[in-house]
Amino acid sequence: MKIAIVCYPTFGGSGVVATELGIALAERGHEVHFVTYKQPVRLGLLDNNIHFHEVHVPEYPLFHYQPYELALSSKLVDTIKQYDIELLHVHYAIPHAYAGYMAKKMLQEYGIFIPMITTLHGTDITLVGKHPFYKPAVTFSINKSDVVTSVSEALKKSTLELFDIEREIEVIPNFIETSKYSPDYSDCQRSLMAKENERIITHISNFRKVKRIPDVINVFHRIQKEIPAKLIMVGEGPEKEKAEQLCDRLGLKEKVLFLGNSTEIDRILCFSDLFLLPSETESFGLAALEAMINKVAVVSSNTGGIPEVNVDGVSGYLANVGDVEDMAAKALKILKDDKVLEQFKQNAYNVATKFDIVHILPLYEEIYEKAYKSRFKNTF
Ligand code: GMT
Repeated sequence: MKIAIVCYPTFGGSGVVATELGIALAERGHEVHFVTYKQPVRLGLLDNNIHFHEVHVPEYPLFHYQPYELALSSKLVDTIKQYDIELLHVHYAIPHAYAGYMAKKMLQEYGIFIPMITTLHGTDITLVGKHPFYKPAVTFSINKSDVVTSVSEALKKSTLELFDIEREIEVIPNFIETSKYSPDYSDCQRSLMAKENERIITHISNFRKVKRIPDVINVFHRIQKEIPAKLIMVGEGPEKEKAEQLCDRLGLKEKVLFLGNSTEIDRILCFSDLFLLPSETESFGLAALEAMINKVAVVSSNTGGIPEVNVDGVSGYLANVGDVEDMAAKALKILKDDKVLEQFKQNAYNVATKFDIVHILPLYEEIYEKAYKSRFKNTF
């Protein structure tokens, strides 16, 4: 099938999921066209089945805000016509579903009927989309999609609670390509990061407020009082500077490493023992899943879709949002004993394999087929 994928090309979870999905579809023989404003971060070399079309938004002084949606929908129309694309899959409702719908309507003028799949990722619903300024447009775009998918049961529930949704929402969880990870890989160069007796705790995110970065540091502060440990903070974002200041204030400077954005996430996770994800809300928690497949136990908040990924008492522990005492106590329960830690690490890996792409990709292919077959019916 010829598929156009629209996503954010950044380090964020939705961009990662869309890119990995596109790569996997291309490997299965589909022709995939990414349409976005920059080549997606995880998209390596383009090949015969993977194409990238850049959306340019010309700067024009008359516009206070440059109209990205307009440029995107025009680029979609051109690309879909030029490459005879059969299906459009947009990741993140704002503004992608909105622009996708406009493209769909414009294409109908040329007698082209293209089905649109919208995948909801979380912040497009729980944080940004529900804002009164966006809500009517988000509701409209979801209702006008041919198929709507959500990355967790929790996100589906929130979407139905927050919006007036007339369409069925199908849950297709995020995934991981298990075959890329060898459970026996041991050449992690752990010694570059910590001493033999130190546990390595990791956090990876875009350092937005919703990630509750101070909680990560406060949990670590409690852990390192009890056992030798290092904290590795990976990512960039608005809360990073304050986090560095908090570490200074707590006297943790020597024990916390801020690495910035990294394309070597797996190498970092490879030598990590525990992953901290204390988010305020999280529709899925892809970062936790990536940690788990690298045999890293997880201590997280029990919010949104996280409990669907991090199984309490098995792959790690859950705690209430903001309860840093409980998170630290649970982290120590895992970290204090070698045997317990080994068991949690193994369990984390086992749970993560349930999200193997081999189980998830056919679900997307199935809905693609269905949507394509009924493309003439849905001319709304
Ligand atoms: O977490 C972020 O800030 C990035 C955000 C995004 O939109 O890319 O991630 C969302 O989508 C990911 C992929 O489906 C999920 O794993 C994240 O849980 C979700 N983030 C939130 O719900 C806060």
